[in-house]
Amino acid sequence: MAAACIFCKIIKGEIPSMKIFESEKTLAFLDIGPLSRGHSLIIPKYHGAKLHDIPDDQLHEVLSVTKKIAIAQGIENYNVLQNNGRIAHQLVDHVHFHLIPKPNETEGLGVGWPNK
Ligand code: DGP
Repeated sequence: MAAACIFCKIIKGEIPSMKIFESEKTLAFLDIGPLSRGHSLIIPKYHGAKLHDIPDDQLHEVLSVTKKIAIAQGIENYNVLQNNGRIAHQLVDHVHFHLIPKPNETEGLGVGWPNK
């Protein structure tokens, strides 16, 4: 845990979130600025800024949970995104996967990404 990290605060319940799934290692919640309805973030509870900072077992569960949320929500068209570093448009330095439903041509990841 990192004291100043927004997502660590969400894990600890110090900042409210709309939780979708929680286990010992993983948390999923709705993105505060959704690109489409249901845009969610899936994060390891282990704090690490970038993908290479995260132990494999944590990463495996995060990806597995991402898949299961897509299946459970019946999403057929979607993007899974994970940004590392400012130049790559990472704003929050706690590894997170975006699950962005793409229900139609206009909703979801579009020309606005990543300059949202
Ligand atoms: P990225 O650019 O990949 O680092 O995306 C960070 C995402 O985190 C962005 O889509 C907005 C989201 N976000 C930032 N702060 C909060 C927050 O306090 N709560 C929630 N639910 N999402 C947040």
